[in-house]
Amino acid sequence: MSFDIVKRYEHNPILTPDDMPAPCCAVYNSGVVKTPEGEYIMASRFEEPNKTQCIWVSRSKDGINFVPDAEPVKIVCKPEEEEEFNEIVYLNGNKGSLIGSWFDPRINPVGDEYYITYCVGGDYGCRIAIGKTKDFKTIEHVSFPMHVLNRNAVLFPEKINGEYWMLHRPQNAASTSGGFIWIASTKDWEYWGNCKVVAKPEQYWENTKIGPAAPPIKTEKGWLIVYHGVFPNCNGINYGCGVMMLDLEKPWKVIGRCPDPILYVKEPYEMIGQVPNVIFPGAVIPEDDGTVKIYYGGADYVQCLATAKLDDLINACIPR
Ligand code: BMA
Repeated sequence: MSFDIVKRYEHNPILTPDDMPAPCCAVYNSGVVKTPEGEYIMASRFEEPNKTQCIWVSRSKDGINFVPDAEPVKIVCKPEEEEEFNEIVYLNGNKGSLIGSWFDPRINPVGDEYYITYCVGGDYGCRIAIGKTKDFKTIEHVSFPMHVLNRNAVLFPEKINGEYWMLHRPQNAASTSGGFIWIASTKDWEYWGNCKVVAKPEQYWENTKIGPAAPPIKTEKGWLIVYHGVFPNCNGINYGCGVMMLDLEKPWKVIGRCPDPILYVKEPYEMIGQVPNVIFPGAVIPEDDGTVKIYYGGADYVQCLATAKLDDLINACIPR
């Protein structure tokens, strides 16, 4: 059943390197938000031909046709934070030369603010960064919430039990099979704790690792989350997209889960790109008509779109 509840947009991909106003070899793995005014804002992982990466925003009225901004997002921090920031995001020897990497941005509406979670990859390895934005032109650095070797952070849209919560994926879990979904909380955006394992791979298709994909959606049944799962191929990896339900009050508790992937590699734009066989979801946007738009990166190369009925995703999560 779960195999046909998601429909790909027939004119995928919706954003490609050719659409960008600057030399680009890949634009993908985007986070998306729909503002109260009805504008869709997409923050994408943008790669220059020389492999420098940045976050590039595009905007749309219909969630399908996106127009990129003229330039990438600027990430700024307070003068007293600059040394730490540069140390973490730039590669040694290239400090100040802008050869840093920031990638896989997620747009998280929390209360009436927009938080951007993304990965940075400097000398010490991959680390989560949190920033805040009002205009999606500038991101103000907030913090590096977790230790290194951590990625895929998404934030819950409201406080639960008086705290803010984040799903994330430590890179080296205590298992040869890699990554699990974890949760952490904070009272002040500065100090994070309460780290707990939320979910581990259970099925063959997600055997290598699983990681959070889009910020959780609040439903009557619980927090709906989509996640990516990875299967080891003999020539590499094969990504799929899964769905599970977390308890509204205890968001570290899985109360339902779909055993099958709701989206798995099928189309050429998911098989052929910089990294073949990758579906990397980054946003689920609920619409007034009961459908959701699911945004995902295809083959680490282009940006794609699919749709589903919210109820079908909810019902796909078999209660436990
Ligand atoms: C992950 C991240 C993603 C990427 C995926 C497949 O580790 O780097 O950005 O889409 O690998 O290459």
